[in-house]
Parts: sequence; structure tokens; C-alpha cells
Amino acid sequence: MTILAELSEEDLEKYFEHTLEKDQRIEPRDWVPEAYRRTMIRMMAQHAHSEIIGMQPEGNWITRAPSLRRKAILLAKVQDEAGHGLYLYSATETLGADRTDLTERLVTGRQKYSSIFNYPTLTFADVGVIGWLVDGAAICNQVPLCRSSYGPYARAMIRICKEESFHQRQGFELLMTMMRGTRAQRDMVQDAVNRWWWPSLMMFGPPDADSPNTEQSMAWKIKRHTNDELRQRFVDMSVPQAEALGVTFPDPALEWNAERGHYDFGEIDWAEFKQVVSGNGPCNAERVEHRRRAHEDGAWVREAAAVHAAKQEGKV
Ligand code: FAQ
Repeated sequence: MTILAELSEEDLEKYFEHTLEKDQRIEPRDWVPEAYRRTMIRMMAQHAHSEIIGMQPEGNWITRAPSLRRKAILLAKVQDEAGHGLYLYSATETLGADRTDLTERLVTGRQKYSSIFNYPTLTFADVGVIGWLVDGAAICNQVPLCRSSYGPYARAMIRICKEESFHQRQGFELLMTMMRGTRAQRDMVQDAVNRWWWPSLMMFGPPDADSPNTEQSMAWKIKRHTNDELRQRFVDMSVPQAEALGVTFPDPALEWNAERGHYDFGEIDWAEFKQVVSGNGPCNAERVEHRRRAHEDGAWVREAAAVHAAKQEGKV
């Protein structure tokens, strides 16, 4: 620590670059450029907010789950998302962020969360499709982040990905069960797939050409792949899964391209993405308002916990 304090900014920067070159982790004790710190906090906070807001669409179905088994599974899944949010808020604190401030930014619309959680969950099939496609897209995006340069984030990702992969399987199993059911159940699954497919592709972020952060984040090894690379990987993974399930994706341009060795797919509606990200999606206002109310209703718990902690330390 003393040695680090004696180093010039130039040496610290060299040390930072050297750590990245060697593919080693940046840790909370290390000096980082201010822009790296800001980028990491933005990305981790947006991810944490997504996990917490992401509890709402499926949480809506806990009281209406069709059986005790499905209710128990859904409760456990939604609780896992809360846990993910908490690790990630803790990870932002290692870079000097303040969780109360981040929550304030979320409920006042100054910080983003994933666009996907601004769509409504209309039937129970949506719970299965969120598990299959939304958790599937999250895994596809987050597995490479287990090798992200910031140690606390990369380590959080390992556990999060393990849990997300269980979530994805439960979604697929739910849909498989519905597809073996009645005609009405199969139609319900296809309808949910039609509504969630395009928003799932938007989760990977804007196309590379319009992604202001990708180049720098790749250079800092925060991101290991571009948005378009991961989106393509997700499409390639999902098509055979849809075939196994017996559903189709709502994209007439979706077709195997032998030359590229990938599926071609149609143009994403980026105007819709921009609308949703800027707060005008179908459920943005409702999601943020719900979060704001829950935060206010929880004030007494935070106060009681703070007094208890102070008592334990003998301060009160
Ligand atoms: N929605 O320059 P880029 C989950 C923003 S967790 C909203 O490409 P970047 C688990 C972006 O922040 C899902 N905003 O940015 C679950 C940036 O904002 P700025 C969340 C988006 O960071 C499952 C601007 O647009 N996962 O699903 C979106 O290099 C089921 C420009 O974009 C993560 O957060 C979007 N879709 O790449 C929970 C993973 N895309 O700078 C419950 C970690 C972009 O204007 C149920 N994050 N923006 O403030 C990442 O991998 C990256 O941050 C990207 C964006 C890939 C999301």
C-alpha cells in the first residue's frame, strides 16, 4: 500500500496496463483510470438494477402459479435474482459507489436497467419463455464476463451464471410440459415466444456500429465479445432448441447460411429499442414506480438494521 502510494500516476497506469496485458484481474486495492472506474460502476449497477427490476415480471405470477411445485420453483428463482442484485451492488461498492445513491439513480430514471423487463407477462407461458430465452440470453452474455478484467465482477458472474443456467433449464422444462399439453397450451407457448423473441435479441445492446462503449470496454477486457457477436451466438444456439420444443421464431428471414456457418436473421426494430431504453416501453413507468414504492416501504427495515448494527458495535 505504501509502495503504491509512492508511485507516480504514470507508473500506476503502466501497472494497470501490464495487469491487463498479462490477463490478470484488477482488484479493489489497485489503481484504475477514472474512466475504467466509471464504466465498471455503470455496467455493474445497470446489471444489478436489471436483476432487481427483473424480479417483477415473473414475480407477478407467484400467486397465480398453476401448482404448488411451479410456485415453489418460481419463488426460488425470483429470490435468486434478488441475491444476484445484492452481490452486484456489493461489487460496485468495492469501487467506491454508494448503493443508496445507485437506487436513487434507478428510481429517478438516471440509470438504466435491461430493456427486456419493460415488457408485460401476459400468461404463465411467459414465465417459461423468460427462463428459456431471457435467462438464455443472459447466460450467453454473462459466461464470457466470468473472464472480465474486474475481479469482484468476474467472480460474481461465476455464481450468477450457475444459477441462471438452472433458471434456463426450468424454463425449458416448463415449456416442454406445456407443449405436451392441450392445443390451447401449445398456442399459449407460441404466442409468448412471438412476443419475447425480438426483445430478447435487443438484450445484447445496440449493433456494434452504434455501441459507444464496446471498443474501450474490449480494450480494457471488461467485455470479451462485441454485442453483435454474442447476439449471433444466441440466435445460433436458440434455433435448434426451438425445433426441439416445436415452436417457431417470428422472423421470416431466419435461415441457415452455410457460407457464414451461422443463421441469418431479420432486422431488429432499433427504434423500439431506443423508445424502451429511454423510458417509453410498455411497462417502464410501472416497473420504476413499483421499485420506488418498495424502497420507501422498506425504509423502516434499513433504519432498524442500522440501529441494530450500531448497537452491536457498542455505539448506541
Ligand atoms: N437495455 O455501448 P453499449 C438478466 C445501454 S440480467 C438497456 O453497447 P455496453 C438476469 C448501455 O448501458 C440482464 N440499456 O453499452 C435475469 C449504454 O448506456 P449509457 C442485464 C442498454 O455496456 C433474467 C448504452 O445503452 N445484463 O437478464 C441495453 O458496452 C431473468 C449503449 O450501449 C447485464 O447488464 C439494454 N438491453 O454493452 C433477471 C449484463 N443495451 O452508456 C431476471 C452486463 C445497452 O448510455 C429474470 N452488461 N444499453 O448509459 C453488459 O454486458 C453490457 O452492459 C451490455 C451493453 C451488453 C448490456
